Amino acid sequence: MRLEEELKRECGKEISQCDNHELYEGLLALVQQEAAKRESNEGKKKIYYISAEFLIGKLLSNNLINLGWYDEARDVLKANGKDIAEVEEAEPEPSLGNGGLGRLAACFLDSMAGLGLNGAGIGLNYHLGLFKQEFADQLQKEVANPWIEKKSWLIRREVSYPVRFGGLTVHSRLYDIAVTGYRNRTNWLHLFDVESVDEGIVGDGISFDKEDIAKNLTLFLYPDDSDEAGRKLRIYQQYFMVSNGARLILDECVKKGCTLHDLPEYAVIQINDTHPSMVIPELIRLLVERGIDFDEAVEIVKKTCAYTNHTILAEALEKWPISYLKEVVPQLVPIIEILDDRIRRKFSDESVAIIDKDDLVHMAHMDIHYGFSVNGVAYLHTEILKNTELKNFYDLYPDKFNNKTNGITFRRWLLHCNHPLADYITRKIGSGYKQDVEELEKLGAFDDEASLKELLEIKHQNKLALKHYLMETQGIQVNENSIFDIQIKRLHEYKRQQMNALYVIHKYLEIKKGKVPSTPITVIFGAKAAPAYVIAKDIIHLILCLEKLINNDPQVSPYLHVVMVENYNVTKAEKLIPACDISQQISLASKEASGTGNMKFMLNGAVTLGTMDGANVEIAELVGKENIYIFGESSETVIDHYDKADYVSKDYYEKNEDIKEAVDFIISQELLELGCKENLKRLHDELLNKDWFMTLLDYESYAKAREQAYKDYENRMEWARKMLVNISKAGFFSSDRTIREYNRDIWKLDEEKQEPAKKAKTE
Ligand code: 26Q
Repeated sequence: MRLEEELKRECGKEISQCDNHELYEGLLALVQQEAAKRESNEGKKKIYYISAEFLIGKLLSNNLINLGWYDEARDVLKANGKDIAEVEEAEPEPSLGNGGLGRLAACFLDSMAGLGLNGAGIGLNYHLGLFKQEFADQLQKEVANPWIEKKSWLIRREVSYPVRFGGLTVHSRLYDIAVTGYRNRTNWLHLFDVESVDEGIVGDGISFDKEDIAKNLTLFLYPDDSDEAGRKLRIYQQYFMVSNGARLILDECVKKGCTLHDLPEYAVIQINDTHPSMVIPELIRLLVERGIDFDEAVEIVKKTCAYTNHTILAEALEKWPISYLKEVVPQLVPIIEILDDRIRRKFSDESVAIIDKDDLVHMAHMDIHYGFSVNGVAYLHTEILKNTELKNFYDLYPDKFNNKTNGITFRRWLLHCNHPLADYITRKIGSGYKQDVEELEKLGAFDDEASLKELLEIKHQNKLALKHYLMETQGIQVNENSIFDIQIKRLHEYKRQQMNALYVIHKYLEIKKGKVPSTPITVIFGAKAAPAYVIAKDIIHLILCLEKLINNDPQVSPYLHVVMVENYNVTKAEKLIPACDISQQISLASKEASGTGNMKFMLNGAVTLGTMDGANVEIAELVGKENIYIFGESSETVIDHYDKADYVSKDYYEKNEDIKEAVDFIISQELLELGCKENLKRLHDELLNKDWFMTLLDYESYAKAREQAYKDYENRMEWARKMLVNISKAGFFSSDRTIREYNRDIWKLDEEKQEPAKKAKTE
């Protein structure tokens, strides 16, 4: 076999003599060589996806799949007594993102390459990525998380720019990671680094000198969507990213014959949330520097930039004090002031200004005025942007607004993470679905008893695999015959892990009173809390205390088990999702822009328990109400409560005995013995007196829907039918579909498919 010979050559010895890490490095080198060969001739126009986060996860297996090498690699390793799964374990996970937004960017890169679009990602090469989470005394501890080894996916390039800030100039260095397209071209993820970065300045945990910009700029991924500290460092990072990105774009375009007057024919820039928004004034600045008249530069940028909004949480919308910008990026301030001035002359409405009366610069406002497209990430989200959150902008520019419902790459989230299910689908409907996901619908016909039993058996196997993984990694024992009920995502009050925890308390108390569930239940959580997000950490504390209490109670643990997975990340998601029965998507309606975990679970045959929020709305529409558990108030009702400020959590606490009992259990003797009084008391107070994300409002209908799901699980054939419908309807959530829509409506590039691909359907 060719691969066998090459791998031997690359490793310098017999495969059987190599350890897993050597084999990983050998395969890495072969993949890199092949990927470089598949770089296509550049087309004229190129899409640059700029994002502060690319949560790419481990790359080896996905690259092998995309190159069409996976089966051969697996067989070669096996023939030499090696297990590809163990070789995969040797790869460190690059955690270059916080959560959904970063993972979406990674799925988009995969789809762009797979569809043969001339595109690239532009971001930052964080040396330590998102912190590693460790548990001690039922609390989250943050630990530095290095991922760059001597041999890595990063390829050092001879591209470097000086980047000027208020007080200093730093020099950048470009590193590239190959993005292999499924049976198609290679694109590049461009990650900029500072030459002077110094990992030596990291102290205890993840502490470091926040002022030493030359040494710290690309050290860490900014971990917070909530905390105030380090905001200036974030501006340094953002400007560094966009200034390098903009120069790379201009240099590439000029090389291809662009005169800069015709830049929009060569480049389109997708701004992933407001983190890269400074690319607008920076591009204007660079164009002027290169001889373009200011007014024309503004017009060019307007035709080049498009903005994606990922959140309607007011606190996550970036507004920077102009004083910070004056200090960090003084060269942009006069430009932003002119941009603001032009808007103020045109529109008297203060709410659409860029610089507000408190001298805060609203990054999203700049994007909307000076970009040509604004999109939300799920149907409901875009409707809320148009009708509520950004209504005043929608009134000005109705044609700029469009929806692009998120998607996920099926290569990672099915072919890679769930081999048994992928093989099953191939056996039933052939492998055409790997290129054309709409073929998954054909699976719907296989609802005979034998096929459904096979599906249940696959789920069982995946649960066993997870059981072994949890035992090996965390020493946790779970029962593979229990219901796996899973909520994995960043910890945030609006995602309402606390509501899930309240139900766990309720179940515990019921079992203590003698009411035991027919099938045992394993409730699995995985979540990192931003280091400065106090209540989020209190919720983790509660869950860890419950885990200890419940799992050590011999009266309860045969029926109910709680597992908090440590250091939840992409790798862990790949193990958890295939094993899931019930997918918890329980955000307060209107708050979760889309969610993408919900799609991954659906594709892997879990049934959703969720609110009518984000893409859950579209999942519900696709699978029908018999195949999903929907509960809770609608987004309209929730928005109305906020408008009227009439939600009082205590009313719900006092009206409902179950709620009262569960909430008060947070400060019960049993829990206080295991946990910290300060944390538990604070959480109790929060739920009772504030509960900003209305946990208690939806608790009753949540508990009811969850009970119904458990009851329905008892009829395993009917449950398998729900699983089948979910899988067969998941094709819509392929990021290939999403990317075709971006391209059709926003980017307008030619697909360069080596194999025939389907074009986006016209609406
Ligand atoms: C902002 C200012 C200062 C510091 C940090 C930030 C910050 C960092 C990260 C703000 C937001 C984020 C991440 C947001 C995010 O992940 N949003 C998610 O995007 C997904 C992809 O569209 C959606 O599916 C999720 O619903 C949305 O929450």
